[in-house]
Amino acid sequence: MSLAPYKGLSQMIDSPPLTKQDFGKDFLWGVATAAYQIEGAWNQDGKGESIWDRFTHTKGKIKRGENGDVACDFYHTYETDLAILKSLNMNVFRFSTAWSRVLPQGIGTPNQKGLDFYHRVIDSCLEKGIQPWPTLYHWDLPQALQDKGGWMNRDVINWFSEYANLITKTYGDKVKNWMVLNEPMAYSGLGYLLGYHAPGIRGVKHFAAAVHHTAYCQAEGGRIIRNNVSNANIGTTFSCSHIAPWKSEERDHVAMTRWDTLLNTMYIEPLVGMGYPVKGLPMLKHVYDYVKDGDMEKLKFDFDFIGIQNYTREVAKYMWFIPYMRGLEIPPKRRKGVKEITLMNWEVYPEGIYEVLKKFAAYPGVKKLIVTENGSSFEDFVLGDRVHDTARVNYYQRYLAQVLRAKKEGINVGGYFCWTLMDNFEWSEGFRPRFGLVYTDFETQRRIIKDSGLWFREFLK
Ligand code: GBH
Repeated sequence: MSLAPYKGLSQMIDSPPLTKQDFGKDFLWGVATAAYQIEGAWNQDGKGESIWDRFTHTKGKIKRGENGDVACDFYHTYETDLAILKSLNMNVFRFSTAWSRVLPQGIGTPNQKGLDFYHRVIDSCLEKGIQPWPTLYHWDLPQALQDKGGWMNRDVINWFSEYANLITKTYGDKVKNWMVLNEPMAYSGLGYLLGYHAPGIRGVKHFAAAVHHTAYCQAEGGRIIRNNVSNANIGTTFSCSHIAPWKSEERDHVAMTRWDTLLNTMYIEPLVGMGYPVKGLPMLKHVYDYVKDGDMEKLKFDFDFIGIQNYTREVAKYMWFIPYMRGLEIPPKRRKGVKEITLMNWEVYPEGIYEVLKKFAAYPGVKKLIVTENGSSFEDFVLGDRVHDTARVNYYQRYLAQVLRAKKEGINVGGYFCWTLMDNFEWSEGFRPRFGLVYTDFETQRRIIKDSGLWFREFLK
């Protein structure tokens, strides 16, 4: 890629100058992606239907009726996309494997062509000196398993184990860095409580069942990787947002604690042996309806690292009449002092990443953190072969400064992965919010490295 280096806005005034060296020589730099959001080829070479195929093909679920049938066509373009990643001077590619590509029915006979695809992706990374960092599950459950209840059915522990064994035995010789789940809260909350994501189910009971089986698989996945892969570096990821009270800490305290528990602490606490944080969110008592003898012990696993995924912060306001949560998150435009809001309607709040790094590092047994996702979506305009996404450059610089601040205070942060390599399918929001360092023209599959990508290329030189 022979674009002129990024010039201009070399540093924001409100952040100290950053250099790659500040982060240390072993610090990992990369991007994160997810199978459904980039691969396309939704029904090719024997791939089975996933809950996201079903959900996006259901009328009214996704903005403008869009879907990931083709997405970035990464199934066919991986070679050039990985070359672009390499050209940005990054050395980590985080991606997820699509369960229904390798096990079309979720369990049973593997699909060799699906397995071959990830061999090609992994080999292409290794040839280029890029470390492959797969995540076992980034939200695309096989539809055949959803038909049997999906995450609500305790059998998912066996289904997931079969899948995790297949993947780690197949690639474990070549791949040493692994993650189990992507943001369990996001898919159980949005998918089984609010119905805004696949499979579009609502209700506290469904949610409680999905939560317990997810927490179980989170730890079980860790054990399976440890078993099958020698010298593995094993993690799992969490979505997390710093939470502030709307007005007074005192009045809004109840709402703040409940949202903090739901969004941040309900999956890490059982993992580190603290049980489900029912005190912080009483509705979690329903989770115990699904807990069997010996389960609480099985929720624990000693991960080598915890993946932190942060984008924004939340502000909670007490409202007694709101069921379960006793309050709501206040939208950014109603908060005081908000300067910038992204296309996702998320407040730009760089200090938040510092706060969540501190919060998660304080849990017992957490050895290392890696920022496995951070990024932003703004309106991008193409000008010839350039995309001047100044707001995104600015966002990255300020968030990185806060990651460095945490690191300087002694928090063990081992790496930083941008969300994301190229514009892709943003779930229920469709294609409009673009998060890439690289612009995707979805008509032609042309890629253009944005100024943010060029900034990283210079920064990591
Ligand atoms: C990530 O989600 C995803 O991993 C990625 O696939 C996505 O494209 C990217 O960010 C950009 O959106 O149900 O009330 O608990 C991060 C954003 C944060 C959204 C947590 C859902 C939980 C809402 N997620 N949030 S709730």
